[in-house]
Amino acid sequence: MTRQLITSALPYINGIKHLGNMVGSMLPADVYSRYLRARGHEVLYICATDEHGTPAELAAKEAGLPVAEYCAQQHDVQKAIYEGFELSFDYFGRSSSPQNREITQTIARQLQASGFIEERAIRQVYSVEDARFLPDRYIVGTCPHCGYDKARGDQCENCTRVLDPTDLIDPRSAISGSSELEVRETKHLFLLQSKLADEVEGWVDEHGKDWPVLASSIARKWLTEGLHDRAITRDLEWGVPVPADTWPELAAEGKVFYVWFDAPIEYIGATNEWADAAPDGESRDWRSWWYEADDTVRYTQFMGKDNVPFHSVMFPATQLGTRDAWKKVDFLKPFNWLNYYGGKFSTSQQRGIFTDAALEILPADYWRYFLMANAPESDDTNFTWELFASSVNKDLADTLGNFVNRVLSFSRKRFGDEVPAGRAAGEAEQKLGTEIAELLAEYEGQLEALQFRKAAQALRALWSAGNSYLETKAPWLEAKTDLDGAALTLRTAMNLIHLYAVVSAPFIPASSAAMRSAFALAGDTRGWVEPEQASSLDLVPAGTPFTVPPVLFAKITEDDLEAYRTRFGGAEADPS
Ligand code: B3M
Ligand code: ZN
Repeated sequence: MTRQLITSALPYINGIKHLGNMVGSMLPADVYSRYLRARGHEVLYICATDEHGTPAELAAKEAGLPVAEYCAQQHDVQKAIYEGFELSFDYFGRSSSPQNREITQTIARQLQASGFIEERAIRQVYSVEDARFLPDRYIVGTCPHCGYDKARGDQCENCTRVLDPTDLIDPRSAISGSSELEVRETKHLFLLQSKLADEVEGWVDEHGKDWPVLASSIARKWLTEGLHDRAITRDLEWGVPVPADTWPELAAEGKVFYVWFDAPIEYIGATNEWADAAPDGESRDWRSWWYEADDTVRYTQFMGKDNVPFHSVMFPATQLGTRDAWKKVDFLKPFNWLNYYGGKFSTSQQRGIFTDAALEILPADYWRYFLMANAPESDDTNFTWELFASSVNKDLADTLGNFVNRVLSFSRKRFGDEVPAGRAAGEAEQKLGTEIAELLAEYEGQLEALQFRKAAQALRALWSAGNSYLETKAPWLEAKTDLDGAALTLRTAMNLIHLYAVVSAPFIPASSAAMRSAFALAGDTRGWVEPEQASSLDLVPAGTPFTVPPVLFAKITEDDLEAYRTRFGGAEADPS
């Protein structure tokens, strides 16, 4: 069986992510990882915080902390939230790790050796007082369009116009406020992507044919517009330093690699971190996942659509240019946007629901299920509290939670604390078994195809099938005249609960564990149930002791909704 390497786009360090980030990268990667592990695959799910670049430096400045300290702190904050969401990373690393520095420098040296890097002189703004070159964002001044006096050199926050630092009126340094600015010549490393364009195009033709259209069309668009050489170094303090052995002059000037150069390399860097973190007695071989691994590893990436160009074109170009056997992506799963009442979730405007706040109000499973069932796969989708409440109340509380509670409570009341025996399965159970096997096969197929909405639909259909069976057999009536029949119905329903516990785990791991632990079933370690096994609904035999778990999902009431709308804003929010 091929091994499965899975990565989700690295969340940027400057602040807590919102639900749109979660549904577009980490959460689907987690569902997929859990599913593959359950099916017996060897899985390595890697993620990390993306920590370099100007936004990190600026955020640290705002927080009044040295940037290294700021990043360490924010990494821990994000990591704790992802644990709260039950994301089952094999490793959650940091792009500022020594391991990433080493791999990034190695890859840059390889690109240099194979002739794809060139030093070029460019003209850039230099601050005499700060004694450094300033990135565009570090230059502030008055916007020529709207007169806003704190416009940044790359964009005016007030009127959103894209700017060039030379457009600004009264430009000054964002660091010192000094207006003693000069344009000076400075050297940077350029990655000669134009020389790799044909090769990358050939690679995309061959490897991108099975990707979702959203991904392949973005890749094509970039290739059609032409792959240009790009500067891969910056004048910043916080980043992977240019190695002195290869570029002594640039290293002496303190140049670092551009954040988008080292960020995707951190997928490899974090795998190194994982290997270095191996507990005593366990050996972890990072190379076997990333090096000469074409036939043994399947590599799947998850990301929002804005990140597709970097992953489908630029990172492959970097990897190809090394002329070395680095593992490249096999399947790229892109996501559209999740909107909040028709407008954008926005980190800078604090609009929408942030991952920390989400967990403050409800457990992870509510969010996991809702987000995946409404994942923006084929189009942007919309979050509203009304939709969220109806999905939680109908699917989770009624269809699944209520089924579990009703079956177990009623059985305990009539038959005590063990799964009742009753009569042998009859026609109704056979019919149910066939239906369950079909739905389960459908569910598996959708998960294999990474179609998460459809997978969630199939899962919901599995839950519904149990409800229909229960309504038809009505064991609470059966029990009055036919105890053996009622016992059969309840035993069958309990087998459904166990099946739900096993197969729902990728979506709702905590609730699945609670359902599963209701049964004191010896040696119950199976990862999955195959459709053929599922159809006989007899994995939990009569006589198995069980307990009734606390209510799995609480309904969201009108009062709750009111409180959420007030706290987070709702329909009245500006959808611009
Ligand atoms: N950090 C995503 C972003 O900030 C970016 C992804 C990197 S993946 C290598 O939009
Ligand atoms: Zn403006």
